[in-house]
Amino acid sequence: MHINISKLEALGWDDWFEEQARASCGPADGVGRVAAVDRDQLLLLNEDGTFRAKLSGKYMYQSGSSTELPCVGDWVCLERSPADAFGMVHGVLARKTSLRRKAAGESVELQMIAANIDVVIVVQSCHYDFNLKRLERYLVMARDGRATPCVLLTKTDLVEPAFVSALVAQIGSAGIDVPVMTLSSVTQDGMADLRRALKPGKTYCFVGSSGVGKSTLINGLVGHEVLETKTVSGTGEGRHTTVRRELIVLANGAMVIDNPGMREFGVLGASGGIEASYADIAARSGHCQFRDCTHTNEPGCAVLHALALGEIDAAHYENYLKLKRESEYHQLSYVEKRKKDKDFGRFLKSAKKDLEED
Ligand SMILES: Nc1nc2c(ncn2[C@@H]2O[C@H](COP(=O)(O)OP(=O)(O)OP(=O)(O)O)[C@@H](O)[C@H]2O)c(=O)[nH]1
Ligand SMILES: [Mg+2]
Ligand SMILES: [Zn+2]
Repeated sequence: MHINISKLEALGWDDWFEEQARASCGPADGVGRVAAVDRDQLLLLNEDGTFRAKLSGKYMYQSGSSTELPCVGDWVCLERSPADAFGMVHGVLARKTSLRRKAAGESVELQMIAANIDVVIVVQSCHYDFNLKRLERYLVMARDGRATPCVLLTKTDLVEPAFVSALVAQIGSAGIDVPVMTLSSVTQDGMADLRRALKPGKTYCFVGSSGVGKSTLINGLVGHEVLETKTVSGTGEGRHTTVRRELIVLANGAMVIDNPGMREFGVLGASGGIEASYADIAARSGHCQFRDCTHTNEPGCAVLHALALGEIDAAHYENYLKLKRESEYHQLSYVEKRKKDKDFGRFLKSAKKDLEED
């Protein structure tokens, strides 16, 4: 399949990026959008089609942290003559939106999932995967990165229709204010609605646990197998089938990003995302007696008052406190670590200078 992209606009390019390019690209540089990252090699898309590129050594050397390196969805400045098979990437343009998480495991680092996405589609399966608390984590980070979140419940063929409706109702009554779609890749129920929701020139990032059917549904959107999915007879239970992030342009011009399943989705420094995700709580907090109210035990707390009246869902409130604590806790060690890294960098520089001066 070859999709003819005559203009960069079809890939999401606009005046805002044009301005970023003027500020950070060389006069002779072209631009491209990152479709995939394989170690130090990038797969790029632009009006010339698909091609490979490498990061210039200078750029790699200058990057302070891994979040500054190109990720799927990024726009990059590049140099490429018609004779070159490879492009050379000099820099990454500022990101309009992004999806990040706290890197899995002990380390307190941010990990880029994707950049310049319009909508984050959080995928959960109706069959043993549905979890409101996990859902809220994704929504917080999506909003923190200024992307619009929505929810997609998959594998509806494996449960009763009434069960699906109950899950959708549960999301609504938990105070989660996002659109919810449902889908079965087996019966194709909901496929037309999903297709309609994906607009040309916009980018959609599918995230969720392993095995919920992300790659299967993207294959369904494309119309044939472009992504590997878990085979029914496979013995690799719990194994992650998708191992890399990949941006795919659909025939209608919408762009979709497939992701490997994620076991953990930690929040870090996401106060903006938390405020946006818990709008019902944020709206009340303006009426608390104390400006720095933590909504836990203060007198005159409007949030606790609404909670007592049952106007705010109790589980929603508990998760709000939990995510806020987690985000602030991680933020503290993150700032601490960045400062240490910086101090160490300064130390190295001064040590080097001492040597040079000797
Ligand atoms: N019954 C049913 N099975 C489905 C549906 N969608 C996907 N599956 C099956 O679920 C399994 C996992 O699907 P994948 O598409 O590989 O899941 P994934 O979310 O991409 O998983 P990772 O790549 O590991 O993150 C496969 O065996 C699919 O055939 C569905 O709507 N109904
Ligand atoms: Mg997959
Ligand atoms: Zn309060």
